[in-house]
Amino acid sequence: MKILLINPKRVGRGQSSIRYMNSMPLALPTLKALTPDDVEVRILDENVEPIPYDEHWDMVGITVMLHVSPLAIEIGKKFRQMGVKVVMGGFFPTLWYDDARPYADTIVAGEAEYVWNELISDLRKGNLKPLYKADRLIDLKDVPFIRKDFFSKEDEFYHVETTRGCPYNCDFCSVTAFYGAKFRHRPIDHVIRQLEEFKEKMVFIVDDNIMGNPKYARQLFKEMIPLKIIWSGQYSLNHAEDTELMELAAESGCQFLFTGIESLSLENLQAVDKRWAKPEKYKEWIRMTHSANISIYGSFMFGFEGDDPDIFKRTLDFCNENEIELALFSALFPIKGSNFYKQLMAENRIFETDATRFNGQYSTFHPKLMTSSELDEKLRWIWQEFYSKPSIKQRLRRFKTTAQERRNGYPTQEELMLALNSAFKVAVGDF
Ligand code: B12
Ligand code: SF4
Repeated sequence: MKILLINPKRVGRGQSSIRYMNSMPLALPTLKALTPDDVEVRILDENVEPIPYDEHWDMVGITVMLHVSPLAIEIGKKFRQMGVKVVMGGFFPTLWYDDARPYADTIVAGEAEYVWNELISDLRKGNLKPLYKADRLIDLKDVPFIRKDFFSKEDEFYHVETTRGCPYNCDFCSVTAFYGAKFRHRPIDHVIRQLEEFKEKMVFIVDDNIMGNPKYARQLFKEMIPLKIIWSGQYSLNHAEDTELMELAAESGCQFLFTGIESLSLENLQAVDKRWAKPEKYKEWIRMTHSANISIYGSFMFGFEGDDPDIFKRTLDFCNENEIELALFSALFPIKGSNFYKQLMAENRIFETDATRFNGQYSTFHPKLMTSSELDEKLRWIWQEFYSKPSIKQRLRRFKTTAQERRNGYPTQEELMLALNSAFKVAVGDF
């Protein structure tokens, strides 16, 4: 039996040329690792190679985020016309089930670990059910081990997960709805075994907040130190106050942390339920992260109810002054079912219907204090200004005063930050 697992290509403005931003999603290697050995599985990333429609496949599986859903639907239609069974999984078919259902033979809603083998066995019998949904969230000891050759050669980072779930349920984010509000942890010895396999490249820990449970993170980092790898991950900025934890992260090889700063305004953050964030502390938390010799990859969103056109300049100045090494800028977009979505619908303010534009790079609704085209233009402006030569020079200047050592043959943090800034600089040209 032959199965093809597809990551649909990301289209539209920005970042398409940055492999790091379009890397192989961990879902596909995970599915391959769960599949019985007698089934042939090919993983295909459409960002890297075309889809082989002319080969024989017994089933095609597609991983679908909202913004790739129109492309996933087209891929599904083509295969189904040829009589190939199509299964969709991931955030879109789970949270927008009714929109996805007509375009797949079957859908895996939520986590796949406890239902994938049943699905394969039903496929063998020619008896696929329309929906597979586990009756409980998985115990992370059941996350399978992944061989490094399951990733594509083009990938600069191997992906690993150590926790799932998030208690915060911010209004613009799908994570709590999908993974639940409780942090679940993978046994540390499993994570270490997985990292041993991935040693030769950099590792990206995909957890939404690697420090969400400081006790677990502390132990994990201690056990990672002997591996001498380098890694990056995601954290919430307030953990910077835990200096011991930050130092352990750095000692275990952490080079940079992605963090949702989102907005410099407390009112904006409270309005989308990001209640724990404290903008008045941002500068101090950034400084403390840098003191541990960890770089910051900040994520900022625009189009909040309190955002006027000046917010872009204020945010750029903030990034330059605080030497934020990397940033992701997005237009806020409403998530179906969220309070913000309900409010915008009631006020008739959502104008975009093309789902590919719900990826943070386009305005999709009429903001309160600027026009939607102003939001689009200023978003492009901040990307280009942030990744301009003078800004890069200013933001990376701390490396001129901190000695950087090569760890185990990996690039230094300065080299890594320069390389990623250069890749973004090229990419923002096509905004
Ligand atoms: C790591 C990550 C990234 C990384 C790597 C992306 C990549 N290609 O892997 C980076 C930083 C590059 C990134 C970028 C973006 N991301 Co992102 N990312 C994540 C994150 C934190 C983890 C994903 C992950 O690896 N999880 C672990 C794997 C194992 O879990 P999984 O994918 O859910 O898969 C399981 C199930 O869903 C299911 N499953 C999934 N697919 C399939 C397919 C089949 C056939 C089956 C049977 C089952 C199945 O089985 C798996 C095992 O249980 C998630 C949040 C989260 N916690 O999931 C956001 C998330 C997926 N990202 C999101 C977004 C919006 C983006 C960006 C658009 C951000 C931006 N503004 O540019 C870009 C788009 C990138 C792209 N290529 O299109 C949103 C998607 C929202 C939505 N409703 O669709 C999420 C959910 C975060 C959020 N804030 O809501 N992202
Ligand atoms: S934005 Fe971050 S803190 Fe908020 S729900 Fe999503 S993962 Fe949790």
